[in-house]
Amino acid sequence: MVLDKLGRALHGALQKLTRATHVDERAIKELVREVQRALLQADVNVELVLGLTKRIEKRALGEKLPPGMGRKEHVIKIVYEELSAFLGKPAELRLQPGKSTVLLMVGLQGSGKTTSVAKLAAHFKKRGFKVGIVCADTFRPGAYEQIKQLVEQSGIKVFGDPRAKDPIKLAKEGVEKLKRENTELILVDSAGRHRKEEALMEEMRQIADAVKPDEVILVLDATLGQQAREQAAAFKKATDVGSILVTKLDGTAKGGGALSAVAATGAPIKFVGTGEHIDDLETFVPERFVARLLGMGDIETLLRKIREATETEKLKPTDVKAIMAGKLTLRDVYDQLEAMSKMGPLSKLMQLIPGVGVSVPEEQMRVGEKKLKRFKVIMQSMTKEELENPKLLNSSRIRRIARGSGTTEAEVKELLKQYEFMKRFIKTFAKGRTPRFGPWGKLVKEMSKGTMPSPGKREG
Ligand SMILES: Nc1nc2c(ncn2[C@@H]2O[C@H](COP(=O)(O)OP(=O)(O)OP(=O)(O)O)[C@@H](O)[C@H]2O)c(=O)[nH]1
Ligand SMILES: [Mg+2]
Repeated sequence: MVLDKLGRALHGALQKLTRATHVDERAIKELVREVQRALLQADVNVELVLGLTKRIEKRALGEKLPPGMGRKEHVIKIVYEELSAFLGKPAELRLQPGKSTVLLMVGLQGSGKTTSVAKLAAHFKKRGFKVGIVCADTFRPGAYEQIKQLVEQSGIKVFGDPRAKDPIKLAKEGVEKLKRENTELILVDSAGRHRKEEALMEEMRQIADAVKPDEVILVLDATLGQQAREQAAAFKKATDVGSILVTKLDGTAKGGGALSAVAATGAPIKFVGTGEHIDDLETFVPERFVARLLGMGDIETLLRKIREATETEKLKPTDVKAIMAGKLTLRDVYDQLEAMSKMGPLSKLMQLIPGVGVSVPEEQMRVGEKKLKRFKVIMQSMTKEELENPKLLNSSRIRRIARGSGTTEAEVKELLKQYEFMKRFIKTFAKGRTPRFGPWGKLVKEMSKGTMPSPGKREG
């Protein structure tokens, strides 16, 4: 995860709020102060920080609670929404299949243009587009060789001429040629080094004039921190910058400063670079980015998915009542697992639950999904009566079920243990002791490892 330090600090601030007994004005002001401290340490501009935290405070103190939402959740939601808005509106780069889209990459020396051209080319090639590159950097020695080498493995065509002196002519020829070959995405890499910045800006303008790009993408280095704003403004003045790609987010604690400064200029950030490797490119969606940064997932999506899944679920209201009274059958467990698989891979779902996503490693989640599938197979080998009343399962039946489902006795027993555990868990629920995220997180972890605690050890 990029911006680890900032993410941890923000997450810590929210966790403190979650643990507080009362969410009063003092707790909110304390949260606001901690958010401020975290952002300032990530080199976010002071004025921007103050503006943002003022909005958070005002909303948290002044807004009415939406129905069905607790105060803590409400405050967390506000922080999440304001931070997302702080990083700009989502703006995706859309290509039209069968048509040529020309992107001109500009930026100062060493900002990461050439690397990003290679990353974008690979990104869109993987998505099935015909991609080509024009190397219009006649200034940097070996520029053509560099880009050729970067995309060699991906089999992407590079147009260029190491001996050419006129980048404008070269760019024009290259784009025209690739267009004739029906290339759907044409990426033009330009020079970043020049003796004078003036000359660089002039060259950029002339290339843009010659190739008429659909979009000019400015490449900015995140290690600039909040100074990225000046650079973005200078480029915007010189050319028609359509979007921004921020590189090297992996290698700096100042990334928050760079992202927020760029967003403040109004140009959308569409991609971020998160490493030197060709795959280290991410589409930038503010909400998603902030959700991951906070380690809390996207609440709205989670709620919607759960709602959708329960709508198609077979459980009738009477069944729910019976379950809450502690009459959970194995069939109910089966139905629950079915409903869960409809919500998509468990690993994806878990990332959406606040506080869980960060604590369950991907590797364990995969084991969890596999296990769920095995459980389903086991249940399919059981009789209707056994599903209704698991007490009927004696050791000889367990052996037969294991053989019949191609699993082991240990796995069948594990399922029964899980059934007992769920039963107890739900009883606790029914008694009005709402399980918090903590126990949920633990439950999920245990499920995924397949080491359910024996129900006897838990207080029910
Ligand atoms: N860690 C990290 N390094 C990056 C990233 N993007 C680019 N780099 C590195 O930054 C250095 C400069 O990258 P280039 O792509 O050559 O930069 P450029 O803008 O084309 O440079 P000029 O052509 O000289 O103007 C290289 O060492 C890259 O590997 C990134 O997202 N993360
Ligand atoms: Mg370059």
